[in-house]
Amino acid sequence: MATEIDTQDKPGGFCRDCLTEQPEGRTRCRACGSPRLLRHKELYGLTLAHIDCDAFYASIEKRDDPSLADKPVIIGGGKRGVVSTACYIARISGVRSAMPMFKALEACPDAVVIKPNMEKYVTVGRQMRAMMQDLTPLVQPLSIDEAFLELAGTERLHRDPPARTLARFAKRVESELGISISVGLSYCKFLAKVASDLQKPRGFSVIGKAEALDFLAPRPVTTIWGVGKAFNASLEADGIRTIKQLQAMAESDLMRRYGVMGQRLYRLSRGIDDRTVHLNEAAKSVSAETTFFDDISSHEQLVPILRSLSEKVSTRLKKHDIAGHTVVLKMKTTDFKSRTRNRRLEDPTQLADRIFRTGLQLMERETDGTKFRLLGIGVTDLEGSSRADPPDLVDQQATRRAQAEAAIDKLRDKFGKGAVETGYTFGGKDRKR
Ligand code: TTP
Ligand code: MG
Ligand code: MG
Repeated sequence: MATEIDTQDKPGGFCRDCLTEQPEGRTRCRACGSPRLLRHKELYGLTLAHIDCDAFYASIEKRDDPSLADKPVIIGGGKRGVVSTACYIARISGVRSAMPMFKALEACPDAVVIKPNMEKYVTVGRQMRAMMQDLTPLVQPLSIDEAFLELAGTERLHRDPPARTLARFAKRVESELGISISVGLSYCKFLAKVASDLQKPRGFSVIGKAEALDFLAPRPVTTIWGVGKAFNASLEADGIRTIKQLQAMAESDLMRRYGVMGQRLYRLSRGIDDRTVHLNEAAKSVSAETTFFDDISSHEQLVPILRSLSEKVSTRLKKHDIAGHTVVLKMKTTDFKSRTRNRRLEDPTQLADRIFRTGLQLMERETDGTKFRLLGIGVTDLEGSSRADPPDLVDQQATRRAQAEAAIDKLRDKFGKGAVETGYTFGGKDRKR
């Protein structure tokens, strides 16, 4: 209670470079002169953080080759010919993730282009995660370079409130890993994530409870988690552009118009988000499997089953806004031997079509006359859906199929699951239990 009143009355503040506490009114640190002061009324009461590395792949390459320090660097040019990321110097010229490489080089002709070295980035991601776990056991990774952390209850361990612990962490990552991070600190996941993006690179932003409504009001609806291009377009068609407009609408109205998403719009637009930070351990993979009445050895009979299982997996991924990087096929023979086959994809996916086609390739090698009693398909290496299924510049067919799938999803949302059967599943249902 006492601390609450304290934090309301006296804004907490310290220097992010040397961590010295700062009296009000100063613009530079009284100890080291740094202008990087952090001050906020709720600074010492907030415990939920989102941490995201700055220009992650590019920062690692710059770390490993100091001659790149002042040059525009683009990581990309893999198979699909798009930018994975660009350093902040290249971003000044307009280079962005997912941009076709040729466009990026038009915008920034003197950029140094480096092919991604995933193994290296995964290693750094793991090192950072281990360091996060020194702060709190409650670390929930969202992707290779970011995670949510719940720091409530860690003050005794660190002898400091979460804000200071996080600032110390940012310094530690810089000195030990040689890359920089941005921190968002708030009372809920949604705003912590928004905050970490506000001041990149080397940012540290705080969004408190008291300011949440005003902070959100002028922002576009796309700020809200789950409002992607398609949904934004339908909101725009209804004349809704800013969160302020959502704040003025009744929950019942939003739900009537947009279903479950309407409820999310209602809550998040008001800064209401009760999702807690949890360990991802429980959901390491998403899969679906089926045991047959009669053993099956024919590839043709297995295909429609694989398709409908892939659709199940995809539906669950889409529902939870997650995607998997590796497809796993599981088959059990009649003598109860298990066969599992994996393939890591270039990008995480949540599409039934990609899961199915990858599973199909894996399955082809197994259907050699062996009789099977079980078939399963799933994905692992889960992450948030933000990077899933980028348009494929080489395989235009795949992009078209992805668009078709989005259209089918829409129809199913509207008319129910059975409304659309794909050519693969049609007529394949009665073979399964
Ligand atoms: P992000 O955190 O989205 O981007 P970033 O770390 O490069 O830059 P920022 O400072 O804005 O956070 O993604 C982390 C890494 O994931 C990024 O370095 C490269 C990879 N990535 C892709 O390969 N393709 C993509 O489209 C995106 C967005 C990221
Ligand atoms: Mg990042
Ligand atoms: Mg990220």
